[in-house]
Amino acid sequence: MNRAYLSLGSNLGDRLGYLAEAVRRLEVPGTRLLRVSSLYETAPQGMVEQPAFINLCVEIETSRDPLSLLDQLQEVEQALGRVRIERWGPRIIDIDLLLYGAEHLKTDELEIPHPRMAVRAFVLIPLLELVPDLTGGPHGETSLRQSLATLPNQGVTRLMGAETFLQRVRGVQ
Ligand code: GSY
Repeated sequence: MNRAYLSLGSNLGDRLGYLAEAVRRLEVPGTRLLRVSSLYETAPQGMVEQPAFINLCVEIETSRDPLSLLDQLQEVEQALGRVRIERWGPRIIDIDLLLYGAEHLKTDELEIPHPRMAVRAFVLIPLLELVPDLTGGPHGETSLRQSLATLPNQGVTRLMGAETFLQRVRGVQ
């Protein structure tokens, strides 16, 4: 079994609903959800003229190899109805594979660690909740907490705790 970390985001429609459904759909044979971070409302990065995102990170355990896991994540995006229109544009759901064990991989389809994770506060803040002393960034960063400290304020506000969100995922509320 391999441990992997994902970043999820949504900035269209019922953002919380899409995120809950996506997390629910991560549990398939071979992949188990271990933990989720708090949820954060975050200002859009990249293309700024679009609605605010809600972002979180999740920790999973999987027997799939990285490319098969990527397929699984893209299937979840498609099942929720994601259509790729603009690379940096709004989306109902986005699931990025950030880390897969200590693996370093670069193919046309997938790069791990995720090449932009160390410059995105909307990734680092929830990810550091799950792994406070995370090391091993995409460009040789030794402390991801230190990377976060060097970033300008990117407008990340805590919205909801992990437990409250998990109740929604499990259909309790
Ligand atoms: O690659 C993730 C999609 N994305 C996001 C996001 O998830 N959150 C924020 N705040 N900005 C973003 N810009 C892009 S592209």
